[in-house]
Amino acid sequence: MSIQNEYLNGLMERVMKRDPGESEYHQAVREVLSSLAPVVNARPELIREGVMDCLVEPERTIKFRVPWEDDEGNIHVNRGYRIQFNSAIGPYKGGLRFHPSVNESIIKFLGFEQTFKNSLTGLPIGGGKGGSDFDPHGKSDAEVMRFCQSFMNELFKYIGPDTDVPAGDIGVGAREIGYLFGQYKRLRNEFTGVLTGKGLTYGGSLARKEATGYGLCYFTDNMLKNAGKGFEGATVVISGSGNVATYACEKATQLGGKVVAMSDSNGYIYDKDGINLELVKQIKEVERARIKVYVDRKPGAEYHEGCVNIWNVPCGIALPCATQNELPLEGAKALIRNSCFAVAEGANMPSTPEAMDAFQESGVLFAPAKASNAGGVAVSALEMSQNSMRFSWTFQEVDDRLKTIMADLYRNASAAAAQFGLAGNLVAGANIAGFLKVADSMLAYGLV
Ligand code: NDP
Ligand code: 2IT
Repeated sequence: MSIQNEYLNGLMERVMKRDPGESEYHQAVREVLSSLAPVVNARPELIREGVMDCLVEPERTIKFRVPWEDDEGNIHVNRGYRIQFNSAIGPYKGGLRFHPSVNESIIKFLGFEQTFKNSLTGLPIGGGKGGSDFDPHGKSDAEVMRFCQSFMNELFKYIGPDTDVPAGDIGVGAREIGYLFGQYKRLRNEFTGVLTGKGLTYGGSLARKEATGYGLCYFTDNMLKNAGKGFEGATVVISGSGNVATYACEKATQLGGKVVAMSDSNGYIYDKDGINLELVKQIKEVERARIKVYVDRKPGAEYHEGCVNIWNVPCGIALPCATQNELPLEGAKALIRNSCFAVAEGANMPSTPEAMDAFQESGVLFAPAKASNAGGVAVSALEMSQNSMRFSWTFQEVDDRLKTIMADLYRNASAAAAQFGLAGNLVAGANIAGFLKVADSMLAYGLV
């Protein structure tokens, strides 16, 4: 992945020198700058007016201590983050991730990507991301509650329904959002749409839970149809078994695909008869157990240790829905060897740069995360609208809007790629289309 512009190359070098060791952030910036070279070549004012330099530096980074007490009375201290990346087109918007791997580089890459993704939805939301190195796995509800309350005791100072609206991401689902929202409400004494992904009894939107996975399949369906293909009759492999993976499985199946494998961070299950999603939901959403339990309850299914080997399972469509860099070059080669014809990213940055290059060089239809997983944040923005109106739409209304948003997004990313001589390259198209709206707004404000 090379950057065909001298100024942007220098900028990339400065980003790496300023924050050495932030490998995920560097990876995300390199990919975007590679796509943007033709745009700045055509519009040099974007460099002259400082837009490119501002784009790679977050507006604000908040980093804080999160002390909490476990059920035995021991004290733990985690680290919390909120990176308010870019507010050019709306209030900062993006999820919170609770996972032991969380560090500044990871939150920064996620906030950077979120800026372009949110722009692509066509809705007025800026980019932000946050989280903590806290691991909710194996914690009691009471421990998770105490952690979330402590986290919000600091975060509430920096967020608000017109300022910054967090949501879920890895390790942050309905339970965590409930504790976080309850604490914000208590501290501020106000009931506003300050978080999305809320429960349906207290301001949540119908179809938000399903939105990322469903949106991924709607985007993929558009991409497939444009190539004369479809989900119908295709074998599908989905990594992960969390929120995104679960609802991707549901929609892929409804659209006629057969999902044969899913995973968690320990290993993957293979079910030649098609995954029984109700069983996966029972194991992951209700019992919070490991995916390997599936094979104890489903005769004929297999469990294999090591999540990365899931890409060896033959399939026509692969949907990586777990985490960053989970699909390396070897995985891409295995998919290509087994005649996989489409890869659509549900997770953020799941394919390594080498894997992405391999897909594009071999003609596999490739949908990049910024475009294909934008359905979640799009419905979050619809949740914000409903909260502002103090009104709620039906599941059908939200789902119809989601379908339209994903179809428009596919069209816009395709058109942007074609406009800059890169027809069919959705990576470039998504980066360019997402960038232009943000950049033009930044230009309009002058240097701020
Ligand atoms: P969840 O916490 O619900 O699920 C995460 C899943 O990924 C789990 O199955 C988890 O397994 C697995 N996983 C996590 N870390 C790793 C790892 N290092 N290696 C292998 N597997 C791993 O999160 P979501 O489903 O919400 O998020 C999944 C991805 O989708 C993330 O990249 C997120 O940023 C992205 N995303 C999420 C959106 C949302 O609305 N939730 C919107 C857009 C993107 P285990 O239980 O073993 O950890
Ligand atoms: O990566 C993402 O887009 C999300 N985790 C969802 C963010 C949101 O604000 O709904």
